[in-house]
Amino acid sequence: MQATMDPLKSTSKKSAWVDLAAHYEKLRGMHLRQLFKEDPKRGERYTLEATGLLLDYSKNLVTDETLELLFRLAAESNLQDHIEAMFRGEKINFTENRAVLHTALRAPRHASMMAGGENVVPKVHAVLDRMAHLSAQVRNGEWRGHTGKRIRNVVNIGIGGSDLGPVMAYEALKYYSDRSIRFRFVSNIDGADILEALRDLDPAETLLLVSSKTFTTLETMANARTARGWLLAGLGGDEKAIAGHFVAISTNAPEVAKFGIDTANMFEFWDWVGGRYSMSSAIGLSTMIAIGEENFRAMLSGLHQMDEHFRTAPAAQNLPALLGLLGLWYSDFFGAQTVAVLPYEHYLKRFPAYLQQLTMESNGKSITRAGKNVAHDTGPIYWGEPGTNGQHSFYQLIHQGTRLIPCDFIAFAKPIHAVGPHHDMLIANVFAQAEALAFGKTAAQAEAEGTPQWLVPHRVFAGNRPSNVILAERLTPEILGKLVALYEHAVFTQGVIWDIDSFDQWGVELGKVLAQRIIPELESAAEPKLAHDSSTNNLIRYYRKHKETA
Ligand code: G6Q
Repeated sequence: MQATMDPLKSTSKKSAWVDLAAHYEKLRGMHLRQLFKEDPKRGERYTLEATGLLLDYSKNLVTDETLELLFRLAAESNLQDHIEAMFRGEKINFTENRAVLHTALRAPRHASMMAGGENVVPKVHAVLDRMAHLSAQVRNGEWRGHTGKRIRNVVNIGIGGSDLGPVMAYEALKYYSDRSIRFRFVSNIDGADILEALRDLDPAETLLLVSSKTFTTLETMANARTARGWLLAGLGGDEKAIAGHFVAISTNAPEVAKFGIDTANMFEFWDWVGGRYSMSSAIGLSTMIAIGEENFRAMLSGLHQMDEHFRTAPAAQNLPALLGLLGLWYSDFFGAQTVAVLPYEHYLKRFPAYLQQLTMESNGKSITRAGKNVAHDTGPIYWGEPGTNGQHSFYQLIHQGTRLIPCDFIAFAKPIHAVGPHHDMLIANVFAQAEALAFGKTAAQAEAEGTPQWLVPHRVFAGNRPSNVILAERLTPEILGKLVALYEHAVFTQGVIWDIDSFDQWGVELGKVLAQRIIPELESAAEPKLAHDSSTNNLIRYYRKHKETA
């Protein structure tokens, strides 16, 4: 199957790509002011609504011809075949020889999705049901710690994909969470992280979720061991206390048992779930404890609805495909280096950080499926902050700097909390920013405002700076699911066209082994024989010399 899907031509030699390059040359002098003037209905025409999300893409530097070419590029890259192959459970993560089936994690109970010749949906639901049982027990106080106290604190220990999704979802859905339970998330190997997370908690009331697909990750295992020491010290050193306070979420039962966690307290997931795609697996246990089974299932339903939309909608009506193609247009033809993600919803404050991993770990690749260097740019840098905070800081560069920074604004018609006039003020800022970026302010307009002549160049805004506006009714678990899957599949779309493996992460694996060699050199009492480069050797010597001195 892989062979038949392989693109016949390398990406930048595809006819649509060549035509897009020529089209870019024609379009580059064009201004959004002109495009809107020529088509008074552009705002309506370039708006796509599906699954309860609305994408206004009218303020992009595109025409009908651009869109046709982008859709042709998707077709020439066999996007639909690749989508089908993912849903069929083919091993599209070919460098790791794995299927990519996070979509099975949110498939309804009656569905069938195959991996390795087996329908995996029943086992997905078996784990979900166990998660629901444990969540209910913790939330209703049935689950008791070693001393008989109910759980008041839940601490998730994990990193990367085993942290960023759970943190983001917890923050995003805090309003829906049980406020009588405190949630903390520990990821960093820096001891300050776990220390600050545990310092004011009573071990007798604390449940620790050790979340690690491999259960070998340095940071997570070190933090888990420290937490175990803290727990045992607080509960009189009785090893039996572990059972009431530690739960593991992993694919690696032997390592879980070795750590001392009863595998009856282990929640499983599978190698066809990539870390950054795992928030809807058992890795989401903290989310389920926080918001309850019903809300968690609503989030899964949102994810699934977007999965189905992505699988079935034609490219021109396909939200993730369109978002991915627009991003690629700027990245590869305008040379844009970054994308700003700007949620105007305070609860989404960790969404940009979550997206950074999703997008940059997935598409930060430079080798094609055929093992050649790519001849085009791949994943742009994602970054962002919630509005309106960013407006008082880095937006200056987006408005008047020399770089093109496409922006994704995300906003909701209804606030989570209706606080006086706040929401109208918040949303007015979204619309105003997108408008100002697109249309700017001319010298004539600045002059008409009475700006002194010498100041006019500084008060001019060139405009023509593209943005998407994504709107939904209200941030709910279901809508969050849709937003997550929207970006997951936009990333997939780009990865297909860039002809890369969006599902491996050899750069992360490298980091996992590199430090292992240096740790003993920092720890050893005797002066170690160093065989690194002169810079690394020197840094190690400096550290060793200074680490013990007051
Ligand atoms: C995600 C990556 C990476 C991973 C972490 C944690 O796609 O693979 O971020 O999630 O390195 O790995 P473990 O869950 O195995 O501890």
